[in-house]
Amino acid sequence: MKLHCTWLTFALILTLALAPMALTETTEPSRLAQGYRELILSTNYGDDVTYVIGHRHPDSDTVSAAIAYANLLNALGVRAEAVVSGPVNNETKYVLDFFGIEIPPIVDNAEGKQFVLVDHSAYTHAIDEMPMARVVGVLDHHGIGSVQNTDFINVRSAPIGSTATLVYLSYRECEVPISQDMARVMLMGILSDTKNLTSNTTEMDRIAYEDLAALSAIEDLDALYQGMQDAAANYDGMSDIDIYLTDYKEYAVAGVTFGASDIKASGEAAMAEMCDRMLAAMEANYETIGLDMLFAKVSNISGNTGENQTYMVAYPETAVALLNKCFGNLDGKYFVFREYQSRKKAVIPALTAALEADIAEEAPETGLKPAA
Ligand SMILES: [Mn+2]
Repeated sequence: MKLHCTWLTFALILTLALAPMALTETTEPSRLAQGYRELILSTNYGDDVTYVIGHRHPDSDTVSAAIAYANLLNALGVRAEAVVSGPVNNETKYVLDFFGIEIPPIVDNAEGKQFVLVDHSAYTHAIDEMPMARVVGVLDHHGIGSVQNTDFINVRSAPIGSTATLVYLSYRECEVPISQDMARVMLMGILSDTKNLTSNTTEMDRIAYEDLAALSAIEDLDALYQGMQDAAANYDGMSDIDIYLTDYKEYAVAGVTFGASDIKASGEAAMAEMCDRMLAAMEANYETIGLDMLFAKVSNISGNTGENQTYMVAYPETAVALLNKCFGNLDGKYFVFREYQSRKKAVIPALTAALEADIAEEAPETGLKPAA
């Protein structure tokens, strides 16, 4: 009897001792994952909070990447917090509300703070005083920006559909489990930036989408995307200049500064009406904005493929001339495109090339002179 008890006790102790080992063994990251974690952790984050922030005029991808990457850093033991550069747009508000996930707080001045930048890497797209901040990481899909106030840090830049896909890759590489909430948050970025896998989409975006869709437990992602589109095109109660600045980015090329806004409308009549309003808003606020040229692009979200998909307008005349030089499709008042035109992939590269060519040849359109 005594012997039996002893053996039972021994077996019990053995079970208790081995149970946590078995548990940790299944969650222990592989050597490769440890290596990926080390890449992210090689930066000295210090004891201060690291803010994970996207670009000005936040969109769904920027907010998605900030929330999900801050969560990843937390999982890796870094004191990180997701923030946004300003009020989020109606699309982001709609989808976060649908998920029951809180909108991150606003940080609009960078001085003295520490950041990981997501979905941007240029000072022109960052919040005020970013040159006075410390940047400890970058994840972007807009090429290599101008941010230089960094140590030797982990930077990831790829020609990919959404920054959320880059965050997804980091989770998988580091073997950090993806919760249902984080799967949903990352899907928000992919759905928005790839227009539900129809624009700028790479194979990696599709892989991320499928994996995250399974984890998200959302039945109908197409319906969710339609809800996002409807929310994005809902500018109720907003002034025209607020609409213009909702999804707006600034650029500087060859000494010329310009702003470009991305707006949504359903059907060609609504697109034309929105173009008229944006033209008036650009003219009325031209001095206040203080850039050389302003552009507005209106995308058709009607889903009617028989219609033209993109309209553009520009202000002042130099900007109209530049746009005409790029696309040559001025149709009365508007530049009209059969297909959807991506700001990042189509419009900005064309404007950049034309401005650089103007500088080289002293073009009469823009009145630019070659650099001395
Ligand atoms: Mn993006």
